[in-house]
Amino acid sequence: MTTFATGSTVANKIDMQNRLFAALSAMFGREVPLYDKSLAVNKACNQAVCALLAKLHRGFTMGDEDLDRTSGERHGAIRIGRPDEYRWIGRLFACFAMEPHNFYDMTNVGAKSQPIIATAFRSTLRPEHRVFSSVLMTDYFDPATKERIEGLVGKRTVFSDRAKQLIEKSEKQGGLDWTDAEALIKECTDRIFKWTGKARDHALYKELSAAGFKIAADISCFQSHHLNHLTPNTFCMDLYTAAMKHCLGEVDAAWFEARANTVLTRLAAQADHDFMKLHFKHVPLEEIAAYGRGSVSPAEIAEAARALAATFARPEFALSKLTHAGFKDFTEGPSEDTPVLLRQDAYKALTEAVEFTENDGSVVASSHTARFGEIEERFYACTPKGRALYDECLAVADAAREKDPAWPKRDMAGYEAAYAKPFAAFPKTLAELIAGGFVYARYVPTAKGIAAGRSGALATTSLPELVRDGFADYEGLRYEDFLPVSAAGIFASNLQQYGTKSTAAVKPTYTQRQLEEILGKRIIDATVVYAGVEAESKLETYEKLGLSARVPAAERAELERALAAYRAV
Ligand code: OOG
Ligand code: NI
Repeated sequence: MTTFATGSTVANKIDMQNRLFAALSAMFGREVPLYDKSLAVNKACNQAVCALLAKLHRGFTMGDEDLDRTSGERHGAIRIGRPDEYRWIGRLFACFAMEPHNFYDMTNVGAKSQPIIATAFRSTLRPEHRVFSSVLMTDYFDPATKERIEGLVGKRTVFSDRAKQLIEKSEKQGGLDWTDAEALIKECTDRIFKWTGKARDHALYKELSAAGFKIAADISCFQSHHLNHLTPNTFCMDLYTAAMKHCLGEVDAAWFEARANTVLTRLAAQADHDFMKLHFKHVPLEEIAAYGRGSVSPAEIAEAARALAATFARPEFALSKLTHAGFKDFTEGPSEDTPVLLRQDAYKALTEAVEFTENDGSVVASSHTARFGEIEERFYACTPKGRALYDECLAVADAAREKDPAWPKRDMAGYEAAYAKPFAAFPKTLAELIAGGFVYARYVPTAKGIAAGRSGALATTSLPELVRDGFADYEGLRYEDFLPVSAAGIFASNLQQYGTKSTAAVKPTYTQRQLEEILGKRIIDATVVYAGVEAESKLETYEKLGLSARVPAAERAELERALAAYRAV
């Protein structure tokens, strides 16, 4: 345990991060009852999935307590109005070991463009939490609109003096003790990320919204920059979405049960050791390697589907009784059989009461529709080659759906098969994805490999062969970032406005440098990290297997280059 000179204990920043997100999740659950209920739906689905996986993998267990612990992962989204506030946000997240990763230029995504540039704050290695943080670029607008927006955001104070003092103290001391850490977390839940329902200047709100600048209204008219959404993870996207549609009253119990049967059958066929490593990062690789092979029968799957339908018939799952705007009709991301990047879905944005205070002091009761209930499932991180293929497949799949948006609702099975077609170009197993150079992985030598290396019994430096023969083990790296096209879709759908064209005389262009200047720090390129983690693990594995000298020079040089770039991050 590290202590300050005063004798108090330095709070571990990752522990602080976990506390912060648990507190934000509790805050959001109080603000949005549907969010809290959706967590319960997800938990019931995840329990059913884990029970099935325990049958497939003898030795895998996930008790209720374990499930709660591993289900705490969240990503949030916030939208900031001023560069100085944005810099404070960066400094705040640094107190929780979260640094900016990747630059997202949302002004440059075609028709869905928004006057926003962004980065995501997260820990660099094995992150569990992340916040997509946008800043409004007022020079995207004509001078008159720009001036009005700036006038309004210029009036608010989101960071209290106390919050600023605590951040400065953390920077100076290299951390906080738990009393200060709790005080900073309280600033986050009581003020910085809290929904107030209080806004200003209803006339400007209406004008901006009508002119297609709803994002500017969403950001500038509020007195604080509340969370737009807080997204948990699910172990089975298609099970969760079916359950939510059922609980919201969009599909009946028979439809749900049949769909649960389909998706659980699919899951049972897909859930190999690689799936386990990807979804249960807290379980050591050796433990997963030692799982005995079990099985599940169609009758057991049917029973699980029936039991889930019975669970959702209970009164506490009657989500249809809460105010809501329905569930999205289709899931964003790759087809369900392509385990890359991430899949996201959501219940649609809720209409919430807002009280506007006018310049003359009068109060207008109105509403705002922007906060929605996203869910995600994360898969393997793509190399640039994998990402390029993904973008190609997605464009074809999306174009087909856009021609017939009612398709998923009318005929889920037919739509799913058609959506999967363009993605047929992608391999479906981790081994093939790695062999094709589409995704990143991390390698470790096994005890058997180290022993064989010592006795000079290893005949190859080929990692796939070493893995196949049990001399090395591996896991696919999980994608920890966001997707600009999906993010643009989220802005468009939860603001119910497609995109915003620049009204400046000349549309400005934005660069990563510019956001780095606002932040006062460099933005980490996540691809350099994925590639570096892979390279480091390969070099270490070769070393421990006594194979370093036999690695071809060109491969070695490439690995060392990737590692050096990563170390320089
Ligand atoms: C952020 C949109 C990005 C995601 O999951 O891609 C995002 C926002 O709506 O403010 O959260
Ligand atoms: Ni999101």
